[in-house]
Amino acid sequence: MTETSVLVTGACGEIGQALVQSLSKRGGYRIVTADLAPLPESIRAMSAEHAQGDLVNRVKFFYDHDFDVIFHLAASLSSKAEVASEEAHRINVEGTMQLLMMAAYRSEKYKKTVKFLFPSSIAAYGLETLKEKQEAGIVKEHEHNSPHTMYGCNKLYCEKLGMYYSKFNGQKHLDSDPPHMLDFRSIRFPGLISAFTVPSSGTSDYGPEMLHAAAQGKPYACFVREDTKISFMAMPDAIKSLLMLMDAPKKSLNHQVYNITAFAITAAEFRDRALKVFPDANITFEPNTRRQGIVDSWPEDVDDSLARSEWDWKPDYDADKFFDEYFLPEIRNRYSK
Ligand code: AKB
Repeated sequence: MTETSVLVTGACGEIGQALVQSLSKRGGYRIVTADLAPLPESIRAMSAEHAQGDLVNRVKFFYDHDFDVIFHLAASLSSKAEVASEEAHRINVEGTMQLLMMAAYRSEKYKKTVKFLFPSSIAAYGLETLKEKQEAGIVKEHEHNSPHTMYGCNKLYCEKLGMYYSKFNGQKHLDSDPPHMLDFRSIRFPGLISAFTVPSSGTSDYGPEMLHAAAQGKPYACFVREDTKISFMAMPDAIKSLLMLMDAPKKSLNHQVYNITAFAITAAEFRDRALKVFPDANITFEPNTRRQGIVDSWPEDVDDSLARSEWDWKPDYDADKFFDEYFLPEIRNRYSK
C-alpha cells in the first residue's frame, strides 16, 4: 500500500505532538516533521525525517519532498508575538508564504493535489470594546475581522494568502480531470487544552495553566478577570477536526476557512470546576492589562455551523465531558506518577 506523505511543521508544539501521535496511530502515513527544536522522545520514532531549524531557511529542503498533505502548525502565539512582532511576522507570515509557494509550485509542476491544512485562530477576530464583545455574542467567520494583535493579523492574512495561492496564483489547471491543485483548508481554533502538555506564549493559556497548576497543588494567579469569556476545546477534538477536514471530499467544501468551537466558559467557571476536584487549589485573579486587552478583543464564542454542515464537524467534549471524561482522569493519572 502506498503511504500518504505528510509534512507536520511545528511538530514539537502542543498540536504538533498530538497530531503526529494520531497520524502514526491511524497508520498509512510517512510523516516528515519540522521544528526549531529536536523532536521529543515520545514522538521521535514516529517521524521518518525531522528538519530542525528555522522554517524560512529550511524551505529548500521541502522542495525535494513529494508531500500529499501539509499541516503547517509552526507559529509564534499571541502573547509572544505582541512583544516580538518582527520575529512573529517572519515565523507566522514569511514561513507560511514560503510553504504555500512550495506547495503551489509542486502541485503545478507534478500535476497533483497538495492539501494544505492551516490552523488559524479566534485571534483573527477583533471586537473594539467589552460592550461590543458582549453584544456580538457568537460570531460568524466573516464578522469582526479586525484583529488587535500581530498574531491575529498574521493569521487573518495567511488565510488570505492560502486562498490566493490555491485559487489564483498559477492554479489554471483546475479544469483538468482529475483536478490537481493546492487545496488550502483552514480552521479557526479556540483556546486548546491538553492534559499532556502545557502551552506557552499564548493568551488563552490561562485556562490550561490554571488547571495544570491546580492538579499539581501549585498556586496560580490568573492573568485575566473572572468574567473573561472565550471558547475552548479539548486537544483530542482539535486533532479530530484537522483529520476530518483533511479527509473531507473537496466537493462538499464551499469555504476554505471554518470556525469550530466546543464550550465557551468564563475564567471563574474554570476556577470553580478546578476547586470542585482540587478543593485546596489556590487560584487568584491578577489581571495583566496587556493580556486582558487581547482576550477582551476575542469573541465570547463562534458560530461553527459551516463546519457542521459541510464536513459534519461536532466536538466529542462539551464542558462536562471535557472535565469529567478527559482532563481530570488524564491529569490525575499524569501527576500521580
Ligand atoms: C493564543 O492564545 O495565542 C492561541 C490562540 C487562541 O490562537 N492559543
